[in-house]
Amino acid sequence: MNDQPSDSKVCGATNRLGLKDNILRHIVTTFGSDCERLNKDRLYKGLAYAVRDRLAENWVATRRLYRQEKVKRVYYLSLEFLPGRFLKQNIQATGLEAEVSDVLNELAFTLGRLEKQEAEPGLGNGGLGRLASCFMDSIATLRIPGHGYGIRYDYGLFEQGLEDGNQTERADNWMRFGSMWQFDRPHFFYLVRFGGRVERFVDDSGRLRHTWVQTKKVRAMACDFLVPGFGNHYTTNMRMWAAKATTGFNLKLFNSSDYVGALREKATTENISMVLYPEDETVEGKELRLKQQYFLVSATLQDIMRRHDNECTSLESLPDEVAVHLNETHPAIAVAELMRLLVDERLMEWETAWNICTKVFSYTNHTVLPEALECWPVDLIERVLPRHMEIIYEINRRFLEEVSRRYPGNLKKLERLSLISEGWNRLVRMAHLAIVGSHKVNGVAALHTGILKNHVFPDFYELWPEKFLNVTNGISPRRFLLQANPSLAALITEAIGPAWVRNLEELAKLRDLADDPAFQEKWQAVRQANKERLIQGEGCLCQINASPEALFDIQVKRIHEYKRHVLNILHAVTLYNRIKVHGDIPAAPRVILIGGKAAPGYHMAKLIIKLITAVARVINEDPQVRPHVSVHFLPNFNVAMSERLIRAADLSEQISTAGMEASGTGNMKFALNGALTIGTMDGANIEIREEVGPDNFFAFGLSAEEVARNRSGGYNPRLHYEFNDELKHTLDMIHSGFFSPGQPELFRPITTGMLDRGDWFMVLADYEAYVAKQAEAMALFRDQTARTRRSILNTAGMGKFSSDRAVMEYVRNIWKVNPLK
Ligand code: NBG
Repeated sequence: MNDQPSDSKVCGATNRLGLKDNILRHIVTTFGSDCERLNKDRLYKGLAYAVRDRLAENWVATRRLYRQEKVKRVYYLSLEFLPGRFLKQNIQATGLEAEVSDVLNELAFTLGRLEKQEAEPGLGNGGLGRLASCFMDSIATLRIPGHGYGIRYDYGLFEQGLEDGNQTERADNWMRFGSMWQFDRPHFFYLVRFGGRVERFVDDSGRLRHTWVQTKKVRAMACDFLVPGFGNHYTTNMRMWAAKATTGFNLKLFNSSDYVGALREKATTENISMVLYPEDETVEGKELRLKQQYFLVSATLQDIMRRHDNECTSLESLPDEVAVHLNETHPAIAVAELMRLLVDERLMEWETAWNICTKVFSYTNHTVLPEALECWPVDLIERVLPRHMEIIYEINRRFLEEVSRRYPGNLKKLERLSLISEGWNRLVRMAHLAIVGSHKVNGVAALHTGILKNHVFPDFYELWPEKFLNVTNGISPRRFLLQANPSLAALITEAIGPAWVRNLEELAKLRDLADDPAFQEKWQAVRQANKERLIQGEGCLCQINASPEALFDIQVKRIHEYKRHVLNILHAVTLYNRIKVHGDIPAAPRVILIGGKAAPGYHMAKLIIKLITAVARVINEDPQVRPHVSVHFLPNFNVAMSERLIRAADLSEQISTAGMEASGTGNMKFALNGALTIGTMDGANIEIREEVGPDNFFAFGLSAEEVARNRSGGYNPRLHYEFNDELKHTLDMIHSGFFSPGQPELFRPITTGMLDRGDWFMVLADYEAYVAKQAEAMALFRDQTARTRRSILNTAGMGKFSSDRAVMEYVRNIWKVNPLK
């Protein structure tokens, strides 16, 4: 076997055409533009296509390799992917940087300028989608035979704007100017069915058969986005399905002048892949959302079965050839769908089919928030997927029989484990379906997996302890250091060589340099330059009026109460009061940057954005305060913006209520780039602290256990308020309308939520410890040598948090696939 796919045989043509000619040819022949009148748009498109040509060759070669080797493959099913911009990543992976830079130089353009022409596909809400994309990068870099499957939404996560401090939402028409990286594959389409009813009959061999009839049909068309491995000629794909109507438009209605009616069918069916649901941790109980889930699952399983039928002889061998991973419960209906395919369509016995099913699937849980544990009304599933509901009942019947054999007479147990929650509104618990149907279930950080075992699914854990395991999340070192922070990456490579890009543990070698004054100086210079570039408004960020000498304190993530942006704001107001009331000037200026989107229907989250902007206005407009503290809300936070922020941060805010953030991955991105973390003992923060050393991490606040204990009784938030003057003052100002002149009641839902409605997120309980840690962070910041040393030690300690390590754990412990040689 060659070490590399034999790409010469695939399409030497493109490789033989020099990059420049290739670009210019695309500008003329693909886009019909004049290559003598170049502009950044034409050049971006020509360059993207020239790079894509090279990827396509590698992709074809990789597929040949799969067929030759007949390897087991893993399919990663996710309703969300957040790949970020492709251009730089694809250039880097294919090793074209130098060539691209020469060509662009010759044409008097820079990659930075062209890159901004690319709209990023916001096909995910946050961490879960970005994790899926980091995993795709690792799958390709580690040469794992695997593919991503998702939905090619026409509109991604909304574009966030601000109007008078209120979040505004605009449809994200990301494909407006085309989608350069996408291969439409109209010949790979499948029919996906909905609705209808189930017919039963006994066939000639005496077998009871079920057919699903009178259904509505939608076509799923494959759109492939290629994912190159880093420097290895290996290229895999994310296959994203787009909904297409089975009938174009109704000519009869059109001819009778009913132009809207003529298109109705097309509009309603294509709706399925129209928009990403802008919910992060809550579920919109919408029929369309269930349809999206089934749409992904049905098209994907048909594609998998087609490939299996082409390449393998027996259905029974499916678990040896195929692993299907469920990213959250969003694609969990796959368990019922595979059973339907095997039992109804392939006429397999139930037991045999079930045995296959439970060997094929595995499931990752990403959240413990009760509102995010998906439950679908039984009557909704009955209406949209009638046969699946019957199958779920049958899975449940057999499962509960097994449970009663194990726990005779224990009705409570049955009730707790059942796939259906009984009551006036009967619901299917999708997490239970995913657990019962999978051979492995994992959480995404050690603490989170412990909470799953002991608090969220304790009955399942007792039943099948061997099913549960932890795989702590990771991030792509290519995307979030090499690409996001080129100057730091270059410095690291100069110091320890380039191996860290593929083996992040190599970063540990930086420990020896942490005390080296010359290295510290270079490290510091790179960080300072990154801050300067951020202030200059690079990357279309808003202009931040601040000095690069300031401490850059950054919190960027979706806005959710448990992430506690409010705690950050209480701290900002405290600093403001210290200056205004006591003339207490901080040792160095501090710039507080906050960014993130609130789900459009999540009023409290939107009010939090309003509060941040209101506090920012007062602080930033006060000439006495502004030189020392400023607060900025950065609208429309996305992957591209995260790349610019993580390299400029001194302090990373990871301050969720302990026990509520499953893992966090932003925490990893910042620490990898040398920011110090101020964080609670939550999610992966705990493991980051272990790895970088407790001295290099500002930990504070209640532990998950303490939070749970407080919640079960005895927590009185008012005590914190009464006994802490600064806190009292701060809350009183917000409560009385100091930050909302003319609308004194505006922020009361926030303050009374803490003072009078139990402070579910324990903001007040953690305030004092947080403010004290912030002071420690500031004191350290003043000492440049000490802070640079700790910054280096943070980066040095982050080897564990590579998505390569995480993916290898999935490969070994869950998917059981072999990397290609
Ligand atoms: C999110 C968690 C994060 C975690 C990511 C990736 C969901 C449902 N969960 O803590 O909130 O880092 O998943 O695992 O989006």
